[in-house]
Amino acid sequence: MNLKLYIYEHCPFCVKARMIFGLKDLAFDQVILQHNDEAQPISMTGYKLVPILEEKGRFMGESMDIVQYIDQEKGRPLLTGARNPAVLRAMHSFSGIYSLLYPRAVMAPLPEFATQAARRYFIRRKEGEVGSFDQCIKETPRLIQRYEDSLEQLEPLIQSPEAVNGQLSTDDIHLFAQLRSLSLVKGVRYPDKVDRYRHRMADMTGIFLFDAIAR
Ligand SMILES: N[C@@H](CCC(=O)N[C@@H](CS)C(=O)NCC(=O)O)C(=O)O
Repeated sequence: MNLKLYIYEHCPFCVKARMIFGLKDLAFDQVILQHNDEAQPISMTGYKLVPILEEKGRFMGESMDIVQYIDQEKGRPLLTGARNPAVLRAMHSFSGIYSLLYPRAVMAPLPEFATQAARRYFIRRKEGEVGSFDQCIKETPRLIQRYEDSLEQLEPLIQSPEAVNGQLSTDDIHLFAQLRSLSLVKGVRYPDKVDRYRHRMADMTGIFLFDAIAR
């Protein structure tokens, strides 16, 4: 296989890169790194950041660069629809994504946390970003309420379950990446159109939702 994507399962940026392969039905090898493995990503791009695309011994980081490259260079471009700034505004009206995601990701049976050392590494780094995970969990009801408010704003903007603006665009990449990561959160009430959209997009991209292991 000449295209290899290095990812973490919980990572929303990795979902962006994975989506374009799924949407284009393009074969690739997926490698899930251990979260405490610094050496491998740094040896590829100089940074401890995923996603990373490898093709013929060359490496590319930055999720949206990977999306653009695969979309433009591998077959007919798909993300040709217009963007709607209101979609990203609705998404970004909720800023608590990582406070909801990180404490749940590290407790979930995800391949990037195969060892306790990988879990400890994640907790140490991410508590530095969002504060104590215990505190994040305590704030769950308030965070879910704010997330649900943003989903209410989003719902009337969804034109089709197969493309938020009616034709696939990079808005779908950003939007589904967030919806997929936050499917790890139990108890979120999804407006109907949002729920249809996230399920259809999961089918179209081949990226399963976390609903079954939500907590
Ligand atoms: N701008 C980068 C951001 C990538 C990024 O932040 N990836 C996170 C995972 S979601 C990461 O690898 N962080 C390092 C870490 O978790 O140690 C992109 O869009 O690809």
